[in-house]
Amino acid sequence: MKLTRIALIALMLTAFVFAVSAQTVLKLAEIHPQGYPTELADEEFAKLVNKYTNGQFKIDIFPGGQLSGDEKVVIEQVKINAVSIARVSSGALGSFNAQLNVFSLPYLFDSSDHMWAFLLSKPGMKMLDDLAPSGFVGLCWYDGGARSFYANYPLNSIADLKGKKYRVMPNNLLVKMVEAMGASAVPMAAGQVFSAVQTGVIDGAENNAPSLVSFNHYQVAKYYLLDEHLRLPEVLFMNKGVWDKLPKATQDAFRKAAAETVAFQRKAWDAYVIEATKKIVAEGEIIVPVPDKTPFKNAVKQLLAEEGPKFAQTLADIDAVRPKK
Ligand code: GTR
Repeated sequence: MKLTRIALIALMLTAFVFAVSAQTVLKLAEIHPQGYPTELADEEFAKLVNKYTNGQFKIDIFPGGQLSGDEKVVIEQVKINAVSIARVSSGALGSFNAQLNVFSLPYLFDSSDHMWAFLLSKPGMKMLDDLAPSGFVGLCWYDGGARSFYANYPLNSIADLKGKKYRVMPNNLLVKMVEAMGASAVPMAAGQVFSAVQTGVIDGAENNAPSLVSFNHYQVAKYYLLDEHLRLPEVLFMNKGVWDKLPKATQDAFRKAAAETVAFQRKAWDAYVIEATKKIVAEGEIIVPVPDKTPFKNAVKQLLAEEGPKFAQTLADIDAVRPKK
């Protein structure tokens, strides 16, 4: 009897020591390589989570698409908690959470300032919470700049898109957008674009300058037309089941850590856009500015008229923070 009690106490003590010292390790997936602005922000997030949970949580980052170079697969991995956390584009996440597709509407924001005024507003932040029905918890937004078309043949105006094949992220709205602009859309993972352009399966794709560098696309697609049709924010998010099991204090620590990485990522982003642009120019990329975007905007008018009503409230919220001209 006495022996059992001692054994029980010993067991409880072991459990207590284990609970105090145990460290939970969570995986974070990132398709961009080390040193890319979002990857630097992932690292900052991991550092702050560790600090604010007093070492109880460790985030292991898998950059450069180590877990998968396909963001759709990454999102599925988070859904089943094969990976707990990931950083992806809202363009990819839109296929899992229809509300996010508002960002896939072309020419939605006037500028980066406009986008951030919305993302940091109450309705913008609420969109992160509204990932819940999809099985996710949104932690914060990151900058993904403006996306433009690039190709392996000279690109000077919207007319040059006609009849050509352009890669889009797997998302129906993005398919419709590219088709409204006159090209055929080919949905595929970012990791497949390089060889698809190289072998002529597609003629081009669309993205921001940092991604042209991170995926080496500038090496096979030398023409970049700055029509800036999309501003797709990036999202740091996690598996909701894992989140729900965290004590409130830990959830607060995760939120505080994520919130603090936003300014960090935006700064890193702005600096890297300049660096990436310099790099591709030095490597022979022909960049054509598009001072008048009217032909592009006209091409998507019909699409916006069809799709816009699905996002009426969010569009009104975005309009409410539009900077005065
Ligand atoms: C990049 C973005 C990635 C990925 C990629 C793509 O701009 O950072 O998360 O979405 O575009 O086009 O697939």
